[in-house]
Amino acid sequence: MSATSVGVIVTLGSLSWYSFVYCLEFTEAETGKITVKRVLIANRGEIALRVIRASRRAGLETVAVHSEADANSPHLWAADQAVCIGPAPALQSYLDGNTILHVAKATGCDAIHPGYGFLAENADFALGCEANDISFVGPAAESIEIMGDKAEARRAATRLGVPVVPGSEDSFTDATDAADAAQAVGFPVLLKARSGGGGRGMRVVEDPATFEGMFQQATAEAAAAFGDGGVYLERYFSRVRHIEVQVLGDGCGDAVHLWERDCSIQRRHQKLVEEALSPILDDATREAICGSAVKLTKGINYRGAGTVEFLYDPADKGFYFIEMNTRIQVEHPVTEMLTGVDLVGEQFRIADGQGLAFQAPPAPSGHAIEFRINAEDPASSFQPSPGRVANWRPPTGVDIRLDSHVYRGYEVPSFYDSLLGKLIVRGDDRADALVKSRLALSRFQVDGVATTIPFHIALLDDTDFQEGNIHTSGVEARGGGGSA
Ligand code: MV4
Repeated sequence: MSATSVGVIVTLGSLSWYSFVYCLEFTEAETGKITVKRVLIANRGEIALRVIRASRRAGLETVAVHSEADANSPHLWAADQAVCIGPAPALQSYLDGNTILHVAKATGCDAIHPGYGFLAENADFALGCEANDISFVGPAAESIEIMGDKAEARRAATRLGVPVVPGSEDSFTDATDAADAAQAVGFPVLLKARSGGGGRGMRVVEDPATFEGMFQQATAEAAAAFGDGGVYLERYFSRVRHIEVQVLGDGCGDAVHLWERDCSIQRRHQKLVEEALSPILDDATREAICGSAVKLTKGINYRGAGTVEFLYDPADKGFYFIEMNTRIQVEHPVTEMLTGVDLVGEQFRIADGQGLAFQAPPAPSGHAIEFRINAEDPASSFQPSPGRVANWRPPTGVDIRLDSHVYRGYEVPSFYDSLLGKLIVRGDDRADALVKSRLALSRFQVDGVATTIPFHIALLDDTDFQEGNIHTSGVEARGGGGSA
């Protein structure tokens, strides 16, 4: 119902006391002032705990859902209520949108927070929430859809005057059409899946001779992985950094940034370390990148928390939009430690129709850095290391934050990602943050499973990293392999 149809009721002369109240209700719904009281957390692990913490702070009741494999997971104990939604495989539990909607209705929830992964960037699920009068704590389905198609996202950015990597306007399933586009873009080119994101299924093509074979591989892999063989092309940059900007939008064209994060330490497109601010941006470039991110966020009337990703070329200080993530990200605590803003709290505030809490980004306080503690063995090419955590003694202290769902005796299920927790450290400046991190990581005791802690300690001892000299190729070498 829109304001116009409220007007229609009036012109029809049917304005009684009841319809007056009715109109007021519709006007409130229109402005988004729906009051959220009870929220279902459609996730597991550390992010489920993180969201429950923010819910409590906002005075919301919480309903946790879990698979059979997560029956001993602390997010069940932290919530007011917990419901088992199915067996271990995510397709039969955390990815089963219909069951989750059903549980939300049955338990009287008026909102669903999807966390990251699983249903967080599923436009159909966001629509399903809307159809059931449940507030999806995230952007409109349409924003998810635009940004879910990476070629479409590039077009949106271009239209709004945000620089994109030189590349194809369209995506392709036909190798001959794509080859023509590749000639226009110029070699080397990078093939990316339209529905992929996060760098999965990318292929570098050095010259026209190998193009067709690589394209066939890329489109087949994209079809198998994402159910969509559409592939688009970008000029390949061999020595770049990954800079991403945290944004918040009110859904009505207003938006604010919360500075950038530098995520250049990745292995096979899995981020391992993220920090803010970026050690290599000067103030003018920072202002330009963050300004571009805000322009995009405003331009699509984005609602909620989002991240605008850029490639940054230190050689000429060029920056290029690559994609936008329409969710709260794993690494959001880096920005929280830097700015003092509770980003999940802001998500709830916006979902509740209260708009943005501030008009300008809060001043950064020192430097923040996050280390992902995964149950993976860095000594054996980061192989997953599931099992029982026989000992878990994390460091504590001022400026040290641990987001984790792990406890001594916890069994790491093999069905989901291997994230045990995130250690986030704040320092007065980058050097201070690195010293504190080194000390914190060296007294972090974990037994029973292999973890990425030794990798992080070695990284902190690396002079290139200490000096901030990290770019794509160096990182992948350090991480022990990877494509692109
Ligand atoms: C690129 C690139 C070079 N050229 N795009 C995109 C998603 C992210 N996970 C990696 N991505 C890249 N996109 C073009 N046109 C190189 C990478 C890349 C990368 C970027 C920053 C830091 C580490 C990286 C590791 C591999 C690939």
